[in-house]
Amino acid sequence: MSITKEQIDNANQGMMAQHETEFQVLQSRLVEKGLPVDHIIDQLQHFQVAIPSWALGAGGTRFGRFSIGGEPRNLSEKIHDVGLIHALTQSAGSISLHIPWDIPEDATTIRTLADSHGILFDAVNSNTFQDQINQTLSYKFGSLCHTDASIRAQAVNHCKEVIDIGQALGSKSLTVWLADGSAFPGQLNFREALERTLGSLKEIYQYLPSDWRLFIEYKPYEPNFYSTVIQDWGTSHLLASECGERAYTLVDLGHHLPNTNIEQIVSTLIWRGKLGGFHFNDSKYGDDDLTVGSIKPYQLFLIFNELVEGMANNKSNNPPLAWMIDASHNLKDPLEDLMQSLEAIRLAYAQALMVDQQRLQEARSTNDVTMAQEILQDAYRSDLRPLIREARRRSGGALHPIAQYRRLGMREVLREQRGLNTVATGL
Ligand SMILES: [Mn+2]
Repeated sequence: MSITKEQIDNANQGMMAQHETEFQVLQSRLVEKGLPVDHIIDQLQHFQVAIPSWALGAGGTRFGRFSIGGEPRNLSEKIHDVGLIHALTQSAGSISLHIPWDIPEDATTIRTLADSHGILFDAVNSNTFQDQINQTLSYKFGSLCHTDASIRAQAVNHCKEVIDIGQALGSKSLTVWLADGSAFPGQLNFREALERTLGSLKEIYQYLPSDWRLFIEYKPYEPNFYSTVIQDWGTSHLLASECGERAYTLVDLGHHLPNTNIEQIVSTLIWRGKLGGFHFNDSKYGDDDLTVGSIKPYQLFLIFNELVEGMANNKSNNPPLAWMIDASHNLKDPLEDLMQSLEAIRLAYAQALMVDQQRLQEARSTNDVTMAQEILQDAYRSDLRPLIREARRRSGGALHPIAQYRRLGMREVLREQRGLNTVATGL
C-alpha cells in the first residue's frame, strides 16, 4: 500500500491553520533579519538524502535482534518503503544499495519500480567485511589489504561486480568501507597493509566508468580493535589522492574517536576539493549509529555550517556531495526513525543557511570572539521547524510525516502484508 497525494493533502488540511500561524511568525522574523525566505525554502526542497537499503529493517547488536514486523523481504519491498518515506517527507529521493544483500534480479524492473516512487539510485556499497555463502576465500584476515594476492583479487573483483550492478541501475559512485585491520599488536605490518590496500583500490579505480566517483570511507576501530588500515580522514585522503581525481574521502559521523572536531575535517577536505560524501548518524560513545541529531545536534549544525560556507566558497571545485543516512538501531520503527533523521538533517541545514556569513567573517577579522559565537548560536537556537514544514508542504509532502504515518496505520498494514517474522537483509 502506498500513500497517495490525496491522503497527504487531506491530512495537511486539518493542520494548515496552525501551520500558517507558526510559519508567518517565523517568516516575518527572518525577513526582518534580511534573509531570503523563499530562496532558503527552495534550497531545502532540493536537499535530498539517500536511504540505505539496510536501514529499513530492525537493526541488531551483537547481543541480539528484535524484529518489528512487516520488514521488507526483498529489494522491491525496500524500494516501496523508501517510497513511503519519500512521499511523506519529499526529502528521501534516492536509495543506496548494499551488495550482495540487495542484488536486483532484474535491473530494468527495479529501475522502473524505483522510478514510479520518484527514487534514484545513489552510491552502491561493496561488502568485503563478511563472508558470503559459496564464497571461495575468506575475509577473516582482511580483504583489499590481505597478505594473500588471490584474496585481494577476489575482493577487487567483488567491487567491480558492484560497479556493474550500479551501472545497470544508474548509480554514479561506489563507496568502499573496509573492516581490514588487526586485532592485536604484531598481527599486521602497517606499511605493507596500507600499500597493498592502495594497490587494490587503484585496480578498482581503473575499472570505474568515466562518469563515476570512488568514495573511500575511514574508521578508527571496530570490528578490528587494535588497528584499522584506513583509520582516519588523512589516510583516506592520501589513498584517494593516490588513486586519482575521481576518488574522494567519505565522512561518516560515527567513524571518529570521541570529541574529534568533525566540522574541521569537513572544512579541510572541501578546501582540497576531496570531500565526496557524508554518512549521517549520531553517537554517544562509538559508532553507535543512532538517529541523526539525537545526541549532538549542535555538532550537526556546526558541520552544516562548514558545508554551506565551504560549498559557497568552493575554490577547489569540490563536486556536489553524496548524502546518506547510515544509521541502524533496534528499538524504533525504522521508517519513523529515518523520518526523524531526515528532519534533523534538514533542520541543521536550514539553521546553517540562516547564519549571517558576512557578519561572521567580519567578527572573525576583528577577532570579536563573542560576536562570532553569538552569530552561530542565534541561528542554532532559532526554531526553524515551521520553515521545514513549509518546504515539505510546497513539495507535496506531509506537514507532520510521523503523525500521518501513524494515523494511516502504515506499520500495521505492512505487518499484515508481510507478516510478523520477516527479516530484512542486512546486519
Ligand atoms: Mn558509513
